[in-house]
Amino acid sequence: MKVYQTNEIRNITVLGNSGAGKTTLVEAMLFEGGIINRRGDVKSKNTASDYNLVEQEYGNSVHETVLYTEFEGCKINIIDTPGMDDFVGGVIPALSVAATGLLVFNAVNGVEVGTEIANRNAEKFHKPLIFVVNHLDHENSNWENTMEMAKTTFGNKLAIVQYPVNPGLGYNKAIDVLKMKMLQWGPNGGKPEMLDIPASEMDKAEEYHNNLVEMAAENDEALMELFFEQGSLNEDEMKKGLKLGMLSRGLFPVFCTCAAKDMGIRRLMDFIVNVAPDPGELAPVETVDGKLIPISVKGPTSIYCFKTSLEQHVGEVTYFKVISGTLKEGMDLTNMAKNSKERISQIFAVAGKTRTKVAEMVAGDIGATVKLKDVKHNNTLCDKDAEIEFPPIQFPAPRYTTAVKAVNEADEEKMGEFLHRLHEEDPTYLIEYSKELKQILIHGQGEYHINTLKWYFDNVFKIDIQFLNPKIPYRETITRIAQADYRHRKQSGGSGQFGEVHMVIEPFEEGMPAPTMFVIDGKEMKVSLRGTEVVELPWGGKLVFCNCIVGGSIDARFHPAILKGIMEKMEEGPLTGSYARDIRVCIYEGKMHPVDSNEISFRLAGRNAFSQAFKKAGAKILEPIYDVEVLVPGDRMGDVMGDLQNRRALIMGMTSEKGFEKIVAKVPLKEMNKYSTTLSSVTQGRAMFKMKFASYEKVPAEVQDELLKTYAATQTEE
Ligand SMILES: Nc1nc2c(ncn2[C@@H]2O[C@H](COP(=O)(O)OP(=O)(O)O)[C@@H](O)[C@H]2O)c(=O)[nH]1
Ligand SMILES: [Mg+2]
Repeated sequence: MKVYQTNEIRNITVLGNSGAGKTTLVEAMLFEGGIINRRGDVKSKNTASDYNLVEQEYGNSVHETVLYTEFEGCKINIIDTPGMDDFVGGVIPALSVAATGLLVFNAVNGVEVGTEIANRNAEKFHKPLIFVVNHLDHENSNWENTMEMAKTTFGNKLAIVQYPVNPGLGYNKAIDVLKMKMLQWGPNGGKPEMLDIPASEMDKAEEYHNNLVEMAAENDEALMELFFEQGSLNEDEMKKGLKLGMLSRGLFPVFCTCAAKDMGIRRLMDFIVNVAPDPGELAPVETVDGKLIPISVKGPTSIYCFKTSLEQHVGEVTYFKVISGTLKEGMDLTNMAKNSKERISQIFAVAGKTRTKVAEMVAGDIGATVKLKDVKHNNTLCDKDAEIEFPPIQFPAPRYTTAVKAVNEADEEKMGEFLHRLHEEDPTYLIEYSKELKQILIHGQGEYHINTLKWYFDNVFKIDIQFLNPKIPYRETITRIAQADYRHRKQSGGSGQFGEVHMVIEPFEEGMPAPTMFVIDGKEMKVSLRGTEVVELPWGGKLVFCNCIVGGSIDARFHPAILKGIMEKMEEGPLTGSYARDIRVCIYEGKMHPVDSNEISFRLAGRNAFSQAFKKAGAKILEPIYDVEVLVPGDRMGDVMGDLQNRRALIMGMTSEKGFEKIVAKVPLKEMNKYSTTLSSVTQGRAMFKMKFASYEKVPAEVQDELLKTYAATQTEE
């Protein structure tokens, strides 16, 4: 393979709803480029893109796949993406390295949920899109309806380049209003005949053509002037205008395809080569320290690694984009994140699982390498002294959590390793060992996403794992003041143990005045504060420890032991064994023994006094509350609100946003279990939501009763 220069490279990613035909389209592009010599299809499980076992079993893309094709002297790098939002982890890296998205529509369904979501993701990355209306050979395909729906979603930005003449079962003709020709395909597609537009289509074709000319002209003053002078633009002028419009996302060119029969593919590739931007035309890439690195062969070598995956027979494959300079075989580069050296032993152009060795790759190109020591997604490798590091891609926050355990305890360690490996390949799996809950938690993008993880354990790793409901990290606190004293005394043979502590505990609030007097059982008790220690609890909230001891009844050297005893109980609250928080303790009295007092005595006295006081202090369970934001189509508002109310949600506000209603609510975490699944079924997948921890709040009485009962049951069992 020749070394392609930056201006001979196009980087595209293929986006859209599942089933739109993305993988099939990519297959045809590889075939037309001569990369494969026969077209596979998704049903026969032999496409270049869906080569993973899980994809073949699902009949659906699960991972992003890196491929390339060659056309008209250019290399087109292609990243095929999964259509289901659960697999957004494959879409984000693709959008971050590609220059242009192909948004594929299924002409039977028009704009689908996945179409909207893909556009929203592309918008976040400011990426231009080319619309590809596919499935035009289907008897129920409806091009007009697809365009109507697209207008509702994308406004007047549709720049129609092609329209079908005979959509439906015998589809084989489209009018191209940029070339002003009719394209006609034989039964096997491929290269079309370029015919004159028949008289019957001329009016329609001219109307679309004029519309396209105007849209192209709008993006550039010089073109606008030309347009007014000549009354039209030639093909090259139009291409220039279309490119500018695409780059600003001011217009979306529309093409027609039947991917399964390879119709419309060559013309689409021709447009990509001639109009879509090459990497050198993109803005420079900003580094973590604010340097701007132009995508150019000039300058030091830097590559950005956007994906790793473990593949059969080869081990770990690292996928990268060359940002600057030229990457050559045998180069030594620095991994900035780890400050370690890596040798690039081989460079490959990849088409799914097929890899072609190349000697070098220039800025802008996308490829893969193997046998690196320790490189993960988001790492930058660069020349030794170049000090270039690109910022990490931000993956969306998790929306679904489950706890997991190995069915056989002996598999725990292996399970941990495989979970880690799956996270490396798909960073939207987050693995957390919660010391507090004593559970391993997997956070992901939805139930389907999490079930796919289980698929790997069942079919590839062959380890039995089991999902469990995640426990909720409750907290405990008190609601009123209480007093307790405790004498710890133990006489066993020689030296004994003795310690006595008197304390008052009260709910702590930020900004409360220092203690001067307490009223206990109707009696006033004056105290004078000697010192305060504020403990910021690792699990949130505070413990404030006030020393009000008078007359040295407990030596200062025993105070840390008392605090230690209290902390032991703070870590295991008396109600449900959860962490306690937001309590102020005043020790004001006590007794020592000249011989028997020691640290252990005061630790136990402090701990027991605290435990007794806690039980008298109106102890309450607190639960985590999340800020939840739901974007829902207007017609589903009622169902979504009803469901939220069943989840004890407090609705904080509702607003309209881009054709969606936005609901903002506070919802207890306990009630958010499997929310993504419910929301998706209530709205047919058309809603989106985000959640973020907000605060701890007291649980309602009936919930507290239930929790106490559940806890009591576990205690007697043990
Ligand atoms: N009839 C017809 N079938 C198509 C076309 N494009 C894709 N398909 C079929 O639609 C199904 C989904 O295609 P696939 O490429 O997996 O869609 P993806 O989920 O977007 O990648 C497969 O069975 C394809 O063979 C098309 O243009 N016409
Ligand atoms: Mg696919």
